[in-house]
Amino acid sequence: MNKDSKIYIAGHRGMVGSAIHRKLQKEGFQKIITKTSKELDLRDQLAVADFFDKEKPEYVFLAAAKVGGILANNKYRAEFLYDNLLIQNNVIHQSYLNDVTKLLFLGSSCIYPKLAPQPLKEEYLLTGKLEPTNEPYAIAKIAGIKMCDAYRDQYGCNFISAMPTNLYGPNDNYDLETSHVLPALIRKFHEGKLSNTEAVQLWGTGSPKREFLHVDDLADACYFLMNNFNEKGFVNIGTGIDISIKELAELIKKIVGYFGKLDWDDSKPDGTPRKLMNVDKLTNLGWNYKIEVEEGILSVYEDFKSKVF
Ligand code: GFB
Repeated sequence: MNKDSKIYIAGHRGMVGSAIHRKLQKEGFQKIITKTSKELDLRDQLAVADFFDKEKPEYVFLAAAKVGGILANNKYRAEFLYDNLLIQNNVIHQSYLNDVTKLLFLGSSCIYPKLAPQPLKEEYLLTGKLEPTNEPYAIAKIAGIKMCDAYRDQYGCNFISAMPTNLYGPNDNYDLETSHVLPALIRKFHEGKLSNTEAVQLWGTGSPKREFLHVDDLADACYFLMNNFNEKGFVNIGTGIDISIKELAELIKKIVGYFGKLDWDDSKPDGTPRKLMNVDKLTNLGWNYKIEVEEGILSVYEDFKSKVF
């Protein structure tokens, strides 16, 4: 990419897309194209075709997706499959038709089988059954990887894929029904502190383990891969370190300064027991994360308080 390359960030208002936007602006890129979902509905084939025909982007970061935490994935199963397939099909196909030089497709660590060996190596894809709560989302993301590969095989397109671990950062979703665990816990402990409640209710048993990557690190890795990776398949993006949900809860409780109890609601699902990324492929390419989870949560909590709801 050159500083005057035309770059389209699909999903620039989301947590991931906005982080990629900040990174490209910081690097001095001048021709970044963005469209809100009101201006361009990426599920609309004709609208996407018209947009690509007019704008002719040279590079595409495909960060637009319907995303959510464990309950949202399970409740809106049809939307997670339908919306994500439409968005990625339209953007990838139009990128091919309009001679995009390179496209980066973003997925998620939930593409791996529920009981795959840990840490998760890229080669474990499609070696077992998926976690049921997020199967529709995972199927859509697997289709996206395979679509990039197929367009590379059949048409010679330089379309690559990256699979980030669980992410957090500015512009996250703090809606308690649809969010991921980290923003949900920040909000729950913050509100518990303000109203001096005796206990904060958390979901599941607290025993599952998760890996957390700050979205600014993810954006940095995406930029790195756009410049350095040109192969089939995909690359895991993570830290290679995980903690239990219980440990995460204790850490956020301490950062927020909440002194009450934790009340685990085990009628809510735990999801995958563990999904720790093997990040050897990425580190061998020359990239490493920078933001430690405690430091990241501290900065996110400051951001949350500055926007309080
Ligand atoms: O982050 P999360 O919603 O999604 O939940 P996944 C992670 C773990 O935290 C689960 C527990 O074991 C939850 O039961 N948890 C505890 C909570 N308290 C809460 C709470 O208040 N809110 C939430 N949301 N969780 C998603 C997938 O899985 O991860 C997506 O469904 C995607 O497809 C995403 O891959 C990255 O990590 O389980």
